[in-house]
Amino acid sequence: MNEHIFTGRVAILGLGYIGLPTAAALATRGVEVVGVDVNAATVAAVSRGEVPFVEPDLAAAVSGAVAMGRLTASSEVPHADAYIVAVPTPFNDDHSADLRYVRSAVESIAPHLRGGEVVILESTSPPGTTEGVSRWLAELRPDLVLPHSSEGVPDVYVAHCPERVLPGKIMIEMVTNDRVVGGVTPRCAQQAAAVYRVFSQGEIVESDAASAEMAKLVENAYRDVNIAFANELSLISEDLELDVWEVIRLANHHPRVNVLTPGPGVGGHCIAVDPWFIVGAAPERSRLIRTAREVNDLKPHHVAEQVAAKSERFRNPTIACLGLAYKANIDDLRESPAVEIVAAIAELLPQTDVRVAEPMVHELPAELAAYPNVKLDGAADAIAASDIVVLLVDHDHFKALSRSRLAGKVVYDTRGFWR
Ligand code: SAJ
Repeated sequence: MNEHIFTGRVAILGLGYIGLPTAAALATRGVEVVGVDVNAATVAAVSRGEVPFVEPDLAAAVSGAVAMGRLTASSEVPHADAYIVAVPTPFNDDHSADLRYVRSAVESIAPHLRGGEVVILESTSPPGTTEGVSRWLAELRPDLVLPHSSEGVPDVYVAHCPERVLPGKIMIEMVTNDRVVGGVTPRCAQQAAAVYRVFSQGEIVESDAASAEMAKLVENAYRDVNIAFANELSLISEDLELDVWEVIRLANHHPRVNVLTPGPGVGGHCIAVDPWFIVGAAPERSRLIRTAREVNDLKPHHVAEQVAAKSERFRNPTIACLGLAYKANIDDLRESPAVEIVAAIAELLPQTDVRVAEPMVHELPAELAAYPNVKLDGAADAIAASDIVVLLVDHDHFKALSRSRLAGKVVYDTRGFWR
């Protein structure tokens, strides 16, 4: 088998949670990497060797790669031997994928192609998108279409290699996880695999593009369905006046049962989004996947209503909400159920003082700053001032708080953190 390792210049389009760690992983192993972003502030920060978001070990890798001269950032797409597209793929109101950023990345790459380059789509995309990228390139660069190709395939190796890293552990998982590389042709997969061989210690599994696209969606839908199961159990247990954590602890003693952890809802830009691409692609068939999304999406409203119900016994309560991030120990607030819950509490209880403690951010996000009754506070102060304490994120930071601070308060622990 041809197991060559890529040498050459890589351009990475999109210096976000995936693009920047990938750039650092390649550059620290000696590959020349140009990171490209439409956001001038991101380009400036990376050029200085700084990281515009929190991710363990990323800052050291980026500053090291910039200092070595291996990683540079630019707002212009250069010529490169391999392009990695790591731009957002949000979804439209009808849950179909919004591919405008992918399209614009492809349009910015096309003029620089000379033939023989590798173009990898890392952005999570519905089946067929990577084939679409190949078609777009053929349309944009008819001069590159291979002469004997009846399907108009350009002389560019186009592949999909979905990222699978866990935010909070990106720098570890980027190296250790297996990678799936789906090529528009088997040769495309081989060429793209060589790029990941530079830094990946996992198995690099070659396949076709559409299967790789679907596999990525399946991974996140699988997790979403399993979390929905746990969240549904938490609702059932509440009605039956059972402790869901105890029920799950007992059930998980079965050798083939592993129920996940209920929480305030499912956030982040992946699990809360990707299953919709499956629903969008096969709406009639995706009943379980759709229902799981709905169960998880309803959980924040349920939590807010429970908090409102608990506040009824107080005349003028103060509520402390601990955590805003979508999960523990990161500063990412995207699609965060905690943000949604705080907004819903502020709306349901407009006269109530809501103190939010989030050690990972220094200011409230715009959607919460709009509520005059919501303020950012330190965790200890917020708890001291409050009648009701709502634990929304299981940050390590909150572990350091003495449990005695909760004495006499109504505590609503959505994560089983203080159990
Ligand atoms: N959550 C629960 N209960 C659990 C596990 C998670 O409520 O038992 C919640 C979290 O609090 C969070 C959300 O689900 O709000 C998602 O968190 P996560 O840690 O499960 O996953 P993400 O979104 O940070 O990262 C996922 C990962 N996918 C899978 O594990 C299948 C990661 O490997 C992917 O690379 C990433 O999505 C992505 O970018 O697609």
